[in-house]
Formats: sequence, C-alpha cells, structure tokens
Amino acid sequence: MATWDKDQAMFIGLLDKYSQLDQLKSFSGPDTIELTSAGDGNLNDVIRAKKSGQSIIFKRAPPYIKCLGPEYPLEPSRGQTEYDALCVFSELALASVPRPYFYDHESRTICMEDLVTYKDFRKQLISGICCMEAVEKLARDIGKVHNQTHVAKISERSFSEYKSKFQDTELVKLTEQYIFTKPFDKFDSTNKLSDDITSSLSQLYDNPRVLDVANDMKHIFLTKKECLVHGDLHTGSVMVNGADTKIIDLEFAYIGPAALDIGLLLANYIFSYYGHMSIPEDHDRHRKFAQLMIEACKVTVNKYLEEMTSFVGEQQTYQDKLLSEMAGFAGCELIRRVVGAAPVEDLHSPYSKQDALGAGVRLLLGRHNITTVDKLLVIALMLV
Ligand code: ADP
Ligand code: SR1
Ligand code: MG
Repeated sequence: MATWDKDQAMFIGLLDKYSQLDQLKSFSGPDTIELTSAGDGNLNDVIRAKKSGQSIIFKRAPPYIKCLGPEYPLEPSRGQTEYDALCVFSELALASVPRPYFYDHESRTICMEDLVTYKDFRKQLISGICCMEAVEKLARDIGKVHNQTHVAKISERSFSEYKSKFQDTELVKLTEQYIFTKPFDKFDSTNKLSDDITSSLSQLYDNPRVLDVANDMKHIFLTKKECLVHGDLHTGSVMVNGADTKIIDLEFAYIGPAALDIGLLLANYIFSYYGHMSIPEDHDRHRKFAQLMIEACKVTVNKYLEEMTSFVGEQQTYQDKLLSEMAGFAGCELIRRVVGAAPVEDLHSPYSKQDALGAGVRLLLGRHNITTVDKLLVIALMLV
C-alpha cells in the first residue's frame, strides 16, 4: 500500500492550521504522523493519518481522473462540493456520513472522521455479508435528505440556496459522459468491451429504442431539479459496520432528480445478485444470498418511500413516475458498469456480465411500464 511520507510536512502544516478544532486537538504539534492509504477510489487519494492512537482521513483530489490517468483532466476543487454535501447530509440525516472536520481551499484537501471500524459495502456484499437493517438505514438516510431538500417541501428561497451551493459541477458532466453517453457509443475509446460480452452487445448497440431511452434518462439527469442527491450512490460509496451505514464520496452531489440515487443503488444490488447467482461452488448458499439482494431492493424502495413523502402534482402519479425513473437510471448503471470505463468487482464472470447487461436493456425498454419495485425486479431479473 502506498504511503505519503513525502507529504508529512504538508499534512502537519494543515493540522497546525486547523488545530483550534476540538476533534483535531490530539494531532497538533510538530511530531510526525503516520500516513497510509485508506482505500482505492476511482478519482481521489484517500489518506489515513494516525497519531497517538487516533486517526483521521484526508481526501485529496488530483487534477485528473485517477482511474483513467493524467490525460483526462478533472477540476481539483471538487472537494468543496463533497465537504458542503457532507455538512448538509450530517445535519439532515444524523450520523449518515463521516463527520466533516474541514475543507482546505489552498491544498484542496478534505479532512473527516475516520470510519476505521467500517467496511466497504460492495466488498461485504461480494463476501456474502449483508445486514438488512443496514440496507434499511441507508435507504432511510437518502430519503431523509431528499425529503428535506425537496422543491415541493421547502421554501423557494431555501431551494435557491441549495441550487447555488450545489451547482452542476464538472462532476455532473463526468456522469453525463460516463453513465449516459460513452457507454452507449460503441466506438468510444474509454469503454472496456471485454471478449466475454461480445455476443451480447447487439441488444444494446443495434436497438435504437434502447439508445433513445438512455438519451431520455440523460435529459432527466441534466434537467430535473428536485432535491439534493448524492449523485454516485453505488455500493462502493457506502461503508458498513453491522447494522450501521455511512454514506461516503459525496463529490458528485448536485440538485437533480430524486430517482437517481435509488436507481443507482438498485442496480448495484442487482450486480450482487448476478455475481452470486453465477458462482457454481456452494451454489445453495450463493443463491440464498442472491435472494437476499432481491429483498434488499424491495426494502430499499419501501423504506425510502416512507421517508421521502414529498411530491409534485398528484401523489400516486408522482410516485409512479419516480419508480419508472428509478428503473431507467438503474438500467443505465447496469449497462455502463458492464461496457463502460468503470467496471465493478461483483461482476467477475462472463455470465454475470451478460446477465447484468440484459437486465439493463430490459429496464430501459420496459421503464414506462414500471411503477412498482416488484415489477422492476420481475423485468430486470426475469422472475416468474
Ligand atoms: P473516490 O472519490 O476516489 O471514489 P472514495 O471517497 O470512494 O474515493 O474513497 C475511496 C476509499 O477510501 C473507500 O472505498 C474507503 O475504503 C476509503 N475511505 C473513504 N472515506 C473514508 C473514511 N471517512 N473513513 C475510512 N475510510 C474511508
Ligand atoms: C471514469 S468514470 C469513474 C467513475 O468513478 C466514480 O465513482 C463514478 O462512479 C464515475 O462514474
Ligand atoms: Mg468512490
């Protein structure tokens, strides 16, 4: 694992600068701190700093897309959005995110609580570990934030304030490109079209209806301004500790459609479903876990809707549309993780990739007939 020892002086300087913060008191002084990598994300460096048995996290943004390389520039001030979103989430949904300590403009570094006892949710799901209370809490936390920032719920003035704080940053453009555009262009050079999915690609690239619906979803993503959304809510953006969850990686936050976060999350439970269904060894155990992922999707939508009670127009019509949009966003996420630049580890076998791609295509084609989570699952997973 990488170390950041060459950056000692810089981090010690930062801790000195913010030493008036209570949470950082034990880090002040000139002594060295131990710096190690806390994890591997697609975009940023996440660094754990330890001193006298205490630890904190620094998150620093390189001026490019880390997983693609320096030839793909990306605005490094994205940490400001993440810090602002951390503050709003921790206020509106108590204990939903790591506690934010500071954002330092000059060095473009966020400092936050170290979730040292928590684990990457995606990795837990891959290992076959999932606590339904955690699924429920996650859905409720997202519901709380959406509900309390919703255009139909808060004053025009408060909504405008959120809109000016969370503008469409370069990260929104990145999602537009890497979820809604590039994966649907078979000639795009950033796509990762592995040989084991070649035979499945025609259902995507040779069906103009699929490409049209993906384009509709892009339009909704860019224009529907409903509430503050996380913007990149895959299972790697969540850390778990038993029944508790923390949402991380909020740099994509913006004012967007309420359906986006839950749509992405459902797709990620479906990755786990297909990942486990395609493991031949110990099949009964993996099948059982896959069934739990179906339950996770249902619990997610139901608990989310218990919290997210805001609506525009007539309530049932609004909710039907919300579910249909969730299906569309889930479809785009399912497809982009199979063919696009940022794959997921859950899909480890040719079958699981082909199945996820098929589910994505079916959700896009069927999205206008989907108004419940049960129907979404029947169509995605071809349940009978
Ligand atoms: P990126 O923006 O590059 O995707 P993430 O915010 O997703 O980075 O973080 C990458 C990894 O770093 C996470 O998967 C997790 O393992 C670790 N990590 C991030 N934030 C924290 C935190 N507050 N406490 C402990 N580990 C963290
Ligand atoms: C090049 S796309 C990188 C991806 O990583 C982030 O976590 C987002 O999901 C983004 O789409
Ligand atoms: Mg991440």
